[in-house]
Amino acid sequence: MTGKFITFEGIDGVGKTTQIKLVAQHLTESGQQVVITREPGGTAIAEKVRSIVLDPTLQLSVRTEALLFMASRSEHVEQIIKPALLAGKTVLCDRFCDSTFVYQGLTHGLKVEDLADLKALNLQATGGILPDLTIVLDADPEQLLQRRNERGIADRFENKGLAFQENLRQGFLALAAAEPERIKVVNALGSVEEVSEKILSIIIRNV
Ligand code: Z5A
Repeated sequence: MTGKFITFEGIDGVGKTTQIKLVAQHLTESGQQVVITREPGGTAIAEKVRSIVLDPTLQLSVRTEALLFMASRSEHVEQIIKPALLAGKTVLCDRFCDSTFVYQGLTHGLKVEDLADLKALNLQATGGILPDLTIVLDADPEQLLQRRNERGIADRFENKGLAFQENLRQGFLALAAAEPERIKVVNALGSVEEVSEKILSIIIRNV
């Protein structure tokens, strides 16, 4: 694979979508071919899975949830991510495997060292394609409340409250501490431009 695979992670509404667009713009201007995608989603089937897993009216067990995210990922890797990487493109993906490790693992009482089963499932879903670099946008959930409220209707995960968001935050920080080479933490509370500058300097140094 000659392309680079960069994922963006963090708690809900922390600014991933905003920052991915700016990174894409910068990389495109510097001559790279860029693909923006997201999880769950990216393909017709994966978008259908997305509508199930985010539906606040459905009760899913954590195992069902994990398997649905993996099924969606398998489609997504096969149809979008792998062909783009083979063509030498840079893939910017809004959430990927670390979201599964946090949302379906660490927030359900697992520790980073207990993630072997989820990691094995993930390996099957991705065929071994893993991010070259992961940016975790980090912020105190309380300080993001206003951003989230302005957005209106909440999905199944956003409905779970501040303590859950703090739990998620600690999960992403724990993953970053365990894999500091791949996962870089960026403070998401500056202006859009300040955060973007930090992300770009990490990408330039690490990819
Ligand atoms: N999930 C899972 O459980 N397991 C998995 O394996 C995977 C996912 C892959 C997907 O939700 C859900 O699926 C997610 C985890 C779960 N949980 N939730 N909820 P999603 O894709 O619909 O949503 P999201 O990823 O959580 O977040 P988002 O809605 O896409 O938000 P964001 O991309 O991080 O933020 P944004 O849209 O760029 O910014 C939010 C607002 O803040 C917006 O109005 C911006 O204009 C504003 N903003 C952004 N940056 C700034 C700064 N710097 N200053 C001020 N305002 C800003």
